[in-house]
Amino acid sequence: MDMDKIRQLQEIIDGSDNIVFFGGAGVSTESGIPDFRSQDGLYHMKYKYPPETIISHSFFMRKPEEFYRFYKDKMLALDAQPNAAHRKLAELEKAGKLKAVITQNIDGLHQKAGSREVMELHGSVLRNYCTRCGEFYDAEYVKNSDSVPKCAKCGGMVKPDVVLYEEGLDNNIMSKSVSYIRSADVLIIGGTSLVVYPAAGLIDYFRGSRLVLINKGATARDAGADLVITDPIGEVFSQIRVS
Ligand code: CNA
Repeated sequence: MDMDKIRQLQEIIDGSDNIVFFGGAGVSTESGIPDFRSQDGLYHMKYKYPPETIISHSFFMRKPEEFYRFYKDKMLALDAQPNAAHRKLAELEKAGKLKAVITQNIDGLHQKAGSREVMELHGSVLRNYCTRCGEFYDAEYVKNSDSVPKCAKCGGMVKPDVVLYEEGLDNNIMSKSVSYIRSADVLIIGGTSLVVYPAAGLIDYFRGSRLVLINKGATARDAGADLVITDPIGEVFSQIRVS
């Protein structure tokens, strides 16, 4: 690990009480959940259909059995536990230094670690609703259903509250995220390839003093960052002290 860069990160964190974190699937790989675009990510595994196709709205409507086979197998990781990155971000919030976590993840691990102000841009596997009557179901209900989960009240198909390809993002969550990023002094971006829009475009609203990028792979934004760290994000945050 590049300890000089860890020291720089510590200094940046020590010097601010208005930090915002923007993250993606790479934040949860150290919790055992595969991301999409790493070498061992879901996009490099072989399925009957490309993952981008399976997790699209039209595919969900046309072939819900195939959708749920993939979803339950690869995206519902209900036993996963937060890692040091999730835990340290929760600690920073509690200490009054971090204002919000803005995440593209759908795994609920930030909240499980204790974070309160979490903007879930792409929703959460923990919430599921009947597409006909709106009845709520938890993730266990979906996991334990055979094939496609059906509403116990009306028989309608149950859909996870996650944003599939071809679906729009929640306006309220988007505008709150813009507002957090626009007023942040430090923006830490971690574990995201920054290629999924409109989420990745949110960082253009940042006008603060320090931009930090913690990502194993190179991103298009590396050149504009004040500090770029390529070590695993959980290991990086495990080195950070919260004062
Ligand atoms: P992505 O495109 O798969 O990119 C992940 C990035 O994280 C890559 O650039 C990796 O190099 C990097 N990375 C992987 N592990 C680590 C690590 N330990 N430390 C530092 N960097 C690491 O994922 P994005 O989030 O950018 O793409 C957005 C998609 C992925 C969103 O729509 C998510 O819903 C979706 N997704 C979420 C989860 C989850 O909730 N845990 C899992 C898989 C995919």
